[in-house]
Parts: sequence; C-alpha cells; structure tokens
Amino acid sequence: MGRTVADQIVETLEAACVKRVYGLVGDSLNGFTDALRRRKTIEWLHVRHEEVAAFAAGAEAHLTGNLTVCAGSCGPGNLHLINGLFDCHRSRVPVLAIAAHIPSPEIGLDYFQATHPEQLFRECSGYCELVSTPAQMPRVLEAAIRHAVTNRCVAVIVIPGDVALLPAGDQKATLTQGLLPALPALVPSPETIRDLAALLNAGQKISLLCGGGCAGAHDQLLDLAARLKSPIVHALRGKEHVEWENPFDVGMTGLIGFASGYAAMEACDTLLMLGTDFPYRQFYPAKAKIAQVDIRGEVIGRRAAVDLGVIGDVGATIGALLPHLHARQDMAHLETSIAHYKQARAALDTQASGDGRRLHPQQVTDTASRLAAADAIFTCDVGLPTVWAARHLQMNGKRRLIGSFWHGSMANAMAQAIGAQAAFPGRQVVSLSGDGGFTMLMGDLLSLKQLNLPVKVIVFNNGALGFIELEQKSSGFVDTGTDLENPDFAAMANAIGIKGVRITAPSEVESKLAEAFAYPGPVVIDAVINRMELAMPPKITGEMAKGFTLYMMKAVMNGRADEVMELAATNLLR
Ligand SMILES: Cc1ncc(C[n+]2csc(CCOP(=O)(O)OP(=O)(O)O)c2C)c(N)n1
Ligand SMILES: [Mg+2]
Repeated sequence: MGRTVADQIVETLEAACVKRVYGLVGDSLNGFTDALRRRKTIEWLHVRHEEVAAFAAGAEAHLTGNLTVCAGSCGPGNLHLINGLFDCHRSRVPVLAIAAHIPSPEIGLDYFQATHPEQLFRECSGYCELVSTPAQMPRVLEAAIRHAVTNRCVAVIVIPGDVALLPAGDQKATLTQGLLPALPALVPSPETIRDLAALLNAGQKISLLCGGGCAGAHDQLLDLAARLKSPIVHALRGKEHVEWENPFDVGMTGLIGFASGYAAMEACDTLLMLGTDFPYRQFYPAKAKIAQVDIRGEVIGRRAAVDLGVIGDVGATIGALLPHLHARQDMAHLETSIAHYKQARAALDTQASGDGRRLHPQQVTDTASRLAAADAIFTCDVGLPTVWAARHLQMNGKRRLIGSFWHGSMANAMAQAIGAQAAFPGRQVVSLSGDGGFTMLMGDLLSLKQLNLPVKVIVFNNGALGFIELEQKSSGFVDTGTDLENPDFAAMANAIGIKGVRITAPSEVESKLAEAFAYPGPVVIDAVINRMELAMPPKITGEMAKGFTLYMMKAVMNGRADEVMELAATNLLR
C-alpha cells in the first residue's frame, strides 16, 4: 500500500512530538490504527471506554504541557469521547481528538452510526473541522495542532474512514519548529505596571488570590508576598503550584476551602488576583479594590468587578512590578491571617487523626500523603475525594494534583491516572476515587493490568454518592437516591488479577497503604470509610444551618433518627 492520508496524519503527529494515542478501535479508524502499527513510532493505548481515553490524554497534557491525542471511531465511538473532552477543553490543556466518521458518500443520508461530529464537538473544542479530501491534509491537521497548543484547548479533526485510506498528496513533511512555535512571555506595558503598582502601594491590607496561572511562578509569588506582607490564598487549581514551602500560605478559599482562606479575602482592602478565574462570586470581598492579572483578557472582571485589569503572565508581571512597589512594614494583616490559618490547619489535622473507632477519609488521605513518593502524581474524583485532596494532600513542588476542577465530572480520577502513569512510568500515581466515580468507569480497571500501569487506586468506599448526600442534607432534603450497594472491591480486584487491599479499621491504614504503595503493580485499596462525614464549607450560611435543621426534623419524622444520631456522633464528638 502506498502512503495514505492516515500515514500522513501519523507523520504529522510525530513532528508534533506525540508519544502515544489513547483510544478504542473501530472500522472507520482502521486506516489510522494500521498506520500507527506499521510505523511503530507512536504507541496505541487502547482503553475500554473512549471517555477514559479523553481524560487520560488530558492528564498527560496537564502534566507535560505537551500536545496529546485521543481517538474514537465513528458515531457512538467518538461520542463517548465528549465528556472527557469537555474536561480537557475547560481545563485548558492541549488535546487533539481524532473523530473518525462514517463513509463520506453516506454523509447526510442517515446512514448506520451517523452523527455530525463537526457539530457535536463544537462546544468542547476551539477548532473542529471535517477533512473531506486528501488535498486538505496535512494543513487542516496542522491548524488543529497549532490551535490546541497555542490556545491550550481541544482541537478535533473529523475524518471519514475512507478518506483516511486515500493516497496522500505530495505535500512536504512538516517540521517540528514550524508546527510548534514557542509561546512568548506576556509582559504588560510599563504604564499598566505603574497603575498596578500605584493601586497596590495605596492598599493597607493586601491579599493575593492565586490560581493555576501561577504555575512556574512560585519564587516570584513569594517575593511579591514578602514585599507586600500579603497572605496568599489559593483556588483549587493553584494548590499544586503555590501551597508548598510558602510562609505566606493561608489555605484555600471556596466551598471546599479553609475558613482562613475565606477570612484573608474578607479582611483585605485590596485583592490581587493572579492567574485565577475562581468562579464563586460569593467568596469575593464586597468592599476591597481588586486588580486581576491573567493572560486571557476575556476572563478579567467576570467574577468580581475589578478596578484594574492586567493582561500578562503572572511571573513576568510580578518581575516587572517588584521594582515599583514600596516595601511595607506593617505585618498585622499577614500575621492575623497566618494565625487563623494555623488554627484552621490544626482543626483539619485533628479530623485526620480520627477517633480510633470509625475509619475517616481524612485519615486515609493524610496517611496516603505522608507515605506517597516525593514526586507522586495524585488524581482525585469529583465529589468528596476532591475535598479530602484539597485539605489533606501535601504538595511540595514536585508532586502534582489533577482533578476535574472546572468541568466537575465524576469518574475522572482513575482515567486521568491512566494518562499520568503512561506518561510517567517511573513515578508513583495515586488515584483518590469515590466509590461512585470508580464504578462509573470501572471497566477501565482492566486497562491498568492490560497496559501494565502500576496505578494505586484508593477507593473511598462510603457506600454513597456522598457529596450529593451532603448537599441534599444541607439544603433541607432528606437524602435520597444516594445509596451505593458495593461489592468487596479488593476481592473483586483480586479476582481480575489486580492486587486488592481492604482497609476497614483506623489501625490498619498505615500498614495497608504502605503495603499497597510498595507493590510494583496496580493495586485497588478498598477503604471502607465512614459515610456520615460532614465536609463543611468555610462559610456556613444561615441558609445552610436552616437546611440541616430541616433535614434533621424531616429525617426524624421519617423514622431515620438513628442516622441523625450517627451524623452527630461522627462529626461532633471528634
Ligand atoms: C458525570 C457526573 N454525574 C453526576 C454528577 C453529580 N455529582 C457530583 S459528586 C457526586 C457524587 C460522587 O460520589 P462518589 O464518587 O461516591 O464520591 P463521594 O462524594 O461519595 O466521596 C455526584 C453524583 C457529576 N458531577 N458528574
Ligand atoms: Mg462515595
């Protein structure tokens, strides 16, 4: 067979330094997977569900910053990619999706498996185009790659199986330097820097709110905080970049954050937002002046009205700003915030030390954090595992933390762990999975074995869709539809040839997690934890207190008084 369009696709992916493609085969993809097989330059990692392929590609892109690829066959095959791609797109990681399409002569005729991928993928991508003829290639693919890499988004090419098998045109092979232009640093103009300095110099109590845009700017942030005597509050995506070795750290704000993070924002007269689009408007201070620095002009001011918007990289902006800032002597705001943080941290640590009887998820997470490798990669499922990760995992500048922090999809953690482990075979990868999240895409547990990925999956087995159960209670509903009837996950893992470890008592946590972490292959750690865990937000509103009271009254009236008693015993007697 001569060189086909599919070969040309693989050549271009090689030039884009792609190492592996996550996906699941189908006849419309056969040209592509066969080209991968013949050329042997890019690995095909086949998973059991395409959604997992998209999450895995997203995790690899998050960790490496490089373009990653997932692929699905026509109709339902690529439709399954969509939720994972929404996560990638909204997390702003560069992922290319290859959506194979029905035979080109059948498009528009309601053929078997017909969908319109170029419409379906529009909302979860920054570029989405149909390849109809070989002459469009490789330019359409190159455009897709450049969109993904320069805009840090999802790009999709839709290609009918028959088009992929046509002879390729004779366009020259693309060179890496032309395909992947280096991204420049964005530095604000001197006038803007002076305006920002003036705003900050006029402030008395300045707090910094830091997000994922602070990646790589740890040193600059600390210099800035030292100059301004400012507490550093972070949003969840900032945790892995700013929390560690940081004497100005006062914890996270938001619904699942710390009281001290919330208080440091409330108490300031000037808030400087750095690389964050933290979405919860009720957590922004009502009276403070606000300046916001972000590389994306379009996100400035959309959560809280700002007095000054600054388009720029966080690190470069701080570098330009520092010489213009007056050194500040007054430590009061910083000291108060740090004292409050120490209190909040101590309260969380007490929760993690447990009560000696019930197995609390905080203890499991805290122990996992202590025992995990210095450069471990953690993933956490949406739901309570994200709360435990945010509050009890310790970062250090080498560790990483990935979740579905923007899209908020369940079942992300194990899928992301697959991508993390594939990209970093030598590093320890730990998935903090909910029992709901784990079982949602449980088929891909088999991939850990088949693909030889030694991921440690800690299942927080509370027998419930716990986060929603808590939400229901706090808004005055009697919890309903949240029960999960689970098997013994450790026994299940053993039955499929994966090591299973079951933890049922607080005294076993340390030794069993150590045993699991030391094992060279994949492990499922079935942590049978307490269900009645109250993960309270830092700001308990009157509404929420009313909600809980209403829930308790209704539960008692419905003959569920014992549950109310257990809730009180679990959370108040610790
Ligand atoms: C795909 C999807 N479906 C539903 C939800 C709503 N939701 C958010 S958290 C959650 C419960 C998660 O349960 P589990 O994984 O067991 O974690 P837990 O909170 O119990 O620790 C649900 C249903 C969601 N975020 N994503
Ligand atoms: Mg659960």
